[in-house]
Amino acid sequence: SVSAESMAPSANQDFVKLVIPKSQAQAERIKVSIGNNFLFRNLDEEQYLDVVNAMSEKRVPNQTTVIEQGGVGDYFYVVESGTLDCFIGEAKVTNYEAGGSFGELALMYNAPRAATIVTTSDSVLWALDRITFRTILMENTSRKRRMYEIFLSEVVLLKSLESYEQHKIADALESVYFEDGQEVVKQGDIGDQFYIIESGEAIVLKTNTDGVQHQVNQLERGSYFGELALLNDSPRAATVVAHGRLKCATLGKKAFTRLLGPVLDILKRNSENYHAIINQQS
Ligand code: 1OR
Repeated sequence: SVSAESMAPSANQDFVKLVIPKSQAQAERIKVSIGNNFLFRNLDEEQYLDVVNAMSEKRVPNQTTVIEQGGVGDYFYVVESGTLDCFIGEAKVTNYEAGGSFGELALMYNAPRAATIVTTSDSVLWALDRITFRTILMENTSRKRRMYEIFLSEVVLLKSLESYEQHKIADALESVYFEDGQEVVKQGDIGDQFYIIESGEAIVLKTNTDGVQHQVNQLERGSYFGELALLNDSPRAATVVAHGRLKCATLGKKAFTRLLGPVLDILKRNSENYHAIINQQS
């Protein structure tokens, strides 16, 4: 029964594993589909196999409602191919393509479906039943969302985002540590990561045309860096060095583009201030 389920089922809880037989080709397609999905990271071999075994293939024609807002949550979905739109009421709030996933909320919180999801082209989806989702994937997901929740709510850049958008960012974040003096990014390098400082301080250094390195900024908890190279597809514009022990939450380029879309204008506007800072200092 629903009431007997806890929010975070214990790892050793008995559950009858669901096995839906698959061809080698299907297993291979699942692997590709979930390969870039953060919710499936950190599964051990057995958990991974349990997930693949339990998935069922759904071929869904264009313009099919896969999830209806207000409905009961039965499956979590991963997109192998095709495209889908997500609506809350009449408003389109997001869309999905290969590698994306949706439908976790109703399963996590025993809540009605929060949104409606409709295919906008013929699509192939992999559906994971609620019990396998709750037993294997949910613990990781909710732990990570909780872990970053307070931090993300304090990051000025992300304040304007809905809490669900912050949760999606939490899914994608990974924390990395740097020792005092360690270079996090290096001027001139190609960049593929975006950083938000969780704790500690960092110093921003820029080598100008005169060949001399100047300190141009100092960053603390809640500040971010590394966005310019991703925004402009340009080499790193400055070097960032840890000042004392530094902990950063990082997003890869793809996640950055996809998840920070709503604050792109703020990022661009803020980056225009860099010139002002540099001109002040020189
Ligand atoms: P679900 O099981 O409730 C609908 O089924 C799914 O739509 C939901 O899980 C999410 O996976 C997905 N708020 C709630 N659910 C959303 C949202 C969303 N976007 C996608 N889903 N918001 C839009 C954020 C861009 C927040 C609006 C306030």
